[in-house]
Amino acid sequence: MRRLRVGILDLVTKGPSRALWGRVMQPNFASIMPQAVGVWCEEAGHDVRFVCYTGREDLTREVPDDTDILFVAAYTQTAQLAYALSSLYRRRGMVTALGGSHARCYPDDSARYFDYVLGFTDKAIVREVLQDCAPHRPTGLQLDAKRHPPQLPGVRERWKFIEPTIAKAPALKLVPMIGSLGCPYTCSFCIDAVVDYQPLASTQIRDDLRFLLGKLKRPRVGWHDPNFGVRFDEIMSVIEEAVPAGRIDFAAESSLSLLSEPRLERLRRNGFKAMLPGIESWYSLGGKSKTGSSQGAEKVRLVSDHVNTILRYIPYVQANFVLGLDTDEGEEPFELTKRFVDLTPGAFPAYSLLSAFGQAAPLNLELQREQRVLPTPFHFLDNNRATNVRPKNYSWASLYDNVIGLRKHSFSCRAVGRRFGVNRGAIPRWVNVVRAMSSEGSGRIRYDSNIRRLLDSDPSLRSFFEGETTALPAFYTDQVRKDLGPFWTALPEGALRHDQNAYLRAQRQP
Ligand code: B12
Ligand code: SF4
Repeated sequence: MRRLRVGILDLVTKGPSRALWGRVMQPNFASIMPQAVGVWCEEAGHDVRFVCYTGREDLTREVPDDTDILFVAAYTQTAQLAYALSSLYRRRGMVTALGGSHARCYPDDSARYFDYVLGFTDKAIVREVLQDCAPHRPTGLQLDAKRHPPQLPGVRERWKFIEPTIAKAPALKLVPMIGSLGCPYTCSFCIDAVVDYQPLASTQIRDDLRFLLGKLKRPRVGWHDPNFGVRFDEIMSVIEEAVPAGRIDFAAESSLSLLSEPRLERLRRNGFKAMLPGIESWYSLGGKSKTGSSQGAEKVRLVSDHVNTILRYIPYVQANFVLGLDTDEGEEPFELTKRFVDLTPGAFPAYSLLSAFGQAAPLNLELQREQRVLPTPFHFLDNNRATNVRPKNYSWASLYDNVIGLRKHSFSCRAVGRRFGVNRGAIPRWVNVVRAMSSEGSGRIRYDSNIRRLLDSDPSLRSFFEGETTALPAFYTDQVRKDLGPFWTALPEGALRHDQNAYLRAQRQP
């Protein structure tokens, strides 16, 4: 096979930006898979140029014109940027391949703009693409490994891509690691609801942790496991064997059901500094929070007690919620979350608006069948700037009133002050203040308040939200134009639109 010049672009942001939060944090949101693909391409004998795009890089310089094939990793929120870049680079003679959450969720739409669209991806799929390396237009080739790879390249092999990425972060530098794929739980809105749990080799994890100790004075590791600690004793033993107590700081997403007090004690001993448990709802998903059939106020009390216990062991806790689930009705769920915020002042509450990401989750099929999914441009599907699901039990106005009220309560001076007061350590304290005052806290209150105002004053936006028209409100087009900046002109005609019911249609085809 000819030796190819391979470009790999990990898009962690939606367009050019010089925002401070992005500069400080975006490099820490880099994905593992683009780095793994880089390793596999080099193993196959090709030259790799790797770029984690955080909004500051000059992509004309970073992706040279003589690149033969460009792999792009995109979440749905970066899809429009990805489509524009693919069009730009294809005009320069490159072949393009898309992978990541967006490719998994919207493969048919992605195939309109990329030569290859990759779902589950392993070494064999990457080799197949490299061997073929040809334009597939107008419709790209969709390849899917059917399941996740049995093993991924570890930190040692990915280091040449990790090192320049974390070098971009001025202070906090997180090394991405993963110990398992899939999840044994089945939350119907989640991309991993039907993906089997699969632990990765502990020998490699042990070796990677030792390797890191030799590379960084004080390594900080962010675990990318969808649900960390499912095989708790196994992964803790690996960490204990490889890392002298407290030499590496760890952060992980885990469900409350996995975080009993003896385990918290062990996590503390082993350097876990941040945990991000998913609470999601007061009326469903009791299994993952270990609250069984308890609901409403009773669940708030149990969960709050549990999270306060976690905070006694782990200094930084982010509690994740999904807003607008079908099990929610009226003001009560929002009032209960406010109560949680009051009873658990140390936890940072992170709110996601329910989003139906294409064909990712079983729930989406049901929502499409009910005609409740909107063709909201991908650019806004970041769990915050829009929901593409018409709420079951709320009018749009009441949903937004409740969301804004909850955000105001959670990021009020009183709440921010109490959080600062009870948090331990400078990093948790100041990270929470900055998050509350930046785009995440007050920024989202401003953004949602604007949407709420437009719902009253802009008939085009209101009709779009109500599903009466698919004509995009100018608000959306203007925002994407602004965010993409110089890449806007490369966005192909029609690329702001997609078939929001593609998943359902694909199921109906014989
Ligand atoms: C770890 C994680 C994070 C981490 C790390 C992010 C990162 N860049 O990887 C953190 C906490 C930072 C994060 C943040 C966010 N996340 Co997140 N995250 C996850 C999580 C839990 C696991 C993803 C993972 O790494 N899995 C392991 C890998 C190996 O599997 P995989 O992603 O399925 O990848 C397979 C294929 O897709 C393919 N592949 C993946 N990438 C690539 C790249 C290339 C080039 C190729 C060829 C193939 C390929 O190969 C893999 C093996 O089969 C998922 C939920 C879940 N349960 O999966 C959400 C998830 C991916 N996140 C999601 C979202 C929305 C976000 C945020 C926008 C939330 C927010 N508002 O802040 C941010 C955006 C961050 C950013 N700037 O990029 C959504 C994405 C939905 C979508 N279609 O876009 C998910 C699916 C959760 C959900 N809502 O259902 N996230
Ligand atoms: S516990 Fe988390 S990763 Fe697992 S299915 Fe539920 S939301 Fe997805």
